[in-house]
Order: sequence, then C-alpha cells, then structure tokens
Amino acid sequence: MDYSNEPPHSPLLDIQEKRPFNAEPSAAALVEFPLTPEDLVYCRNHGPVREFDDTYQLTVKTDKNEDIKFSVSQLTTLFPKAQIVAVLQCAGLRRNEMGLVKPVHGVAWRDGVTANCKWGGVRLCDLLKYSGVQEAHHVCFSSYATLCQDEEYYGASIPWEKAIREDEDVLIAYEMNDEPLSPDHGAPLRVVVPGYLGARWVKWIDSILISDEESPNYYQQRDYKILPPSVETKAAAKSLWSKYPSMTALSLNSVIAYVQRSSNSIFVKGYGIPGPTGNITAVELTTDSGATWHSSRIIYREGKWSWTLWEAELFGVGEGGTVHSRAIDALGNVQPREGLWNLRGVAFNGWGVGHW
Ligand SMILES: Nc1nc2c(c(=O)[nH]1)N[C@H]1C(S)=C(S)[C@@H](COP(=O)(O)O)O[C@H]1N2
Ligand SMILES: [Mo]
Repeated sequence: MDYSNEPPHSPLLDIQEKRPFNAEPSAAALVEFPLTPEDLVYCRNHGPVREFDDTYQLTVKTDKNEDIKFSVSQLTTLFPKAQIVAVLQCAGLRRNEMGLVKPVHGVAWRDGVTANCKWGGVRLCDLLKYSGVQEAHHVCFSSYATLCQDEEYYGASIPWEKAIREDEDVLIAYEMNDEPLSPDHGAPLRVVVPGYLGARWVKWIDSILISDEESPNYYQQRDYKILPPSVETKAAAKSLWSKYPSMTALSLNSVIAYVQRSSNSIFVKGYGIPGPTGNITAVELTTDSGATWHSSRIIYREGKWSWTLWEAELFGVGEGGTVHSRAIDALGNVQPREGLWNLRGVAFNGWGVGHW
C-alpha cells in the first residue's frame, strides 16, 4: 500500500503505528477540553490516509438499480445542516489494561482513543428519504476510495431502525467542531453514528447501500466482535466469527485521567462514556476497593451522546494508594468492576483506575 502521499498528522499524538497511522493523545490532555480540539483527536486507520478534491461523490444505491450521486456541495445545499455533539470511541479503548489479564490481539491502545466533537452534516434519514430507498434491515456504508489491510475497501453497517430514526442523529458529516473535516478524520465525508463504536463511523464514505444483509466487509464480519473468553487464539476464532453479533453500542465506561496529590487530599479528574441505556448521571470514586463510594462533580455533559467530564477532591487519604471510578447511567446501570476479557481486546469497561 502507498503511504507516500499522506497529509501531515497532528504532532500532539503518541504514535502507536506509523503505517497505517494510529495515534492517540494522553487522557490527561483530553479532559482539559469539553469539545476535543482537532489536533487531540485520535487517529485510527486500517490503511493510508488520502486527500480528495471536489470531484468526490457519494453514491446512494437504491433498489431500483438507479444510483443517485451527490457531490459534497449538493449535499450542503439540498439538505439542512444538523449539528450534534457526540463522543467517538474506538472499541479498543483501554486494550492495554485488558492485555494485563491475558494477551490480546490489536493495537495496544491506552485510554486516549476517544474524542468528544460537534459534528455537522446531513441527517442520514433525510438523505435516505430524499433518495426514495425502500426499507430493508441494514444500511451499509463503504469507502472504496481508500485501501485497507484486511480487505480492499472499508465497510460497516447499522440497523435500519438506527439509520432512519431522526432522534438517533446519524449523520453524513462534513464538519467537525465547526470546521470542514480534515483528511485524517475522513474528509470530505464521514459517517457519525452517535452511541456506536467508532468502527461504524466510516471515513471517506463514498457509497451507501440498503440491504437485508449486514455489510459483508471484514471489519463488520470478522473483527469488532466480542468473542467468548474461551476463544484464546486466532485459529480458534476463525470458524466462530459468524456465530457472534457485530458490536453496536459502546459500553458504559469511566476513566481516571489523572490524580494530583496535595497535603491531605487528592484531586481526581476523568471522563465517562455513555452505554446503550442513556447518558451518565453520576461518576463515583472509591479508595477502598468499593467498600465506600464518593460522588464526583460533573463539570460537562451535553445532550444524549456526549461524554461526561467529572472531577473530585478526596480528603484524608494516605501517602499513596489506588482510586477507582465507576459510571452510573440514567437507568441506574453501573459500570462493572471487571471488564470481560476477549481475544480482540474490545469493549473493556472495568472500573477506571488511578494511583497516587
Ligand atoms: N474508511 C475508514 N473508515 C474508518 C476506519 C478506517 O480504517 N477506514 N477506521 C474506523 C475506526 S476502527 C475508528 S475507531 C474510527 C476512527 O476515527 P478517527 O480516525 O477520526 O478518530 O474510524 C472508523 N472509520
Ligand atoms: Mo476503532
């Protein structure tokens, strides 16, 4: 694959892999901003990043066999712009922590592969209605424009219900934080699927297909699935991928970004990510492995899909110790103590952890 024409990447990220470019900021840097500035947004790629000019087109494939093509300027003039704050997160967030339990396969992501941004673009439901497509079970997104490691193109799909409901806020985005998307984050067009893992937020999207089947793409069918803990090798996984569902919603999560000690207290700050059952209502902290819990102050949360920033000062703590966090959502669901080990190291959401 040709990596020679990549645009420059943000110098503020820690590089995990150069080719493809995979890099993340520190969680401590992230939590200083309610909306993540572009140069702190992690980059997750399965192939080269490319730049496109204004001949770029998005094709909607209808069941009438008539492809409808849209240029970016047609999309911006035909449809009203929707703006949604939503947290983007890679399913591999905290994979390094899961790897301490037992080795896992994948980039050893820490807790920086998440970004809370304001996305601007066309509502997918508006685009589908305009295109006159017939209802089917899935909406498949593809980027044939960029090559990938495991398959020629990148693809993903989401259920029809998620795609067509206006209050699910799925976008074909052309803006991030009120600026045009950058090449690293999918310019000129990317999918934004609030609440779902980043793997479904297809960058450089150039095709939409309505289908009764999920996307057949590698990244939908043979990756981004939670295999049972008994599957410990790639060979054992091979025949099992098709038996397990593709991941959709993110898991309820919280992360301690840093702990600062002063004379007799600690200051703790972090973020939380909503799970499938509503946004976070509280993040609690414990310094005695869960015997007693202290509340934290929520300092930022916005709408249904954003992350939560929180902080707390805990007094009367000893010389050194460990603090854990757990998030609680609108339905009273609580982040679990342990994350479930799985071969690909996805969806890790055990209690957040910090030391002083
Ligand atoms: N075309 C394409 N889209 C893609 C990917 C990719 O490799 N190619 N990676 C996916 C994954 S796994 C994630 S987590 C997000 C990352 O988006 P970002 O690089 O803007 O942070 O993009 C998704 N969309
Ligand atoms: Mo990802």
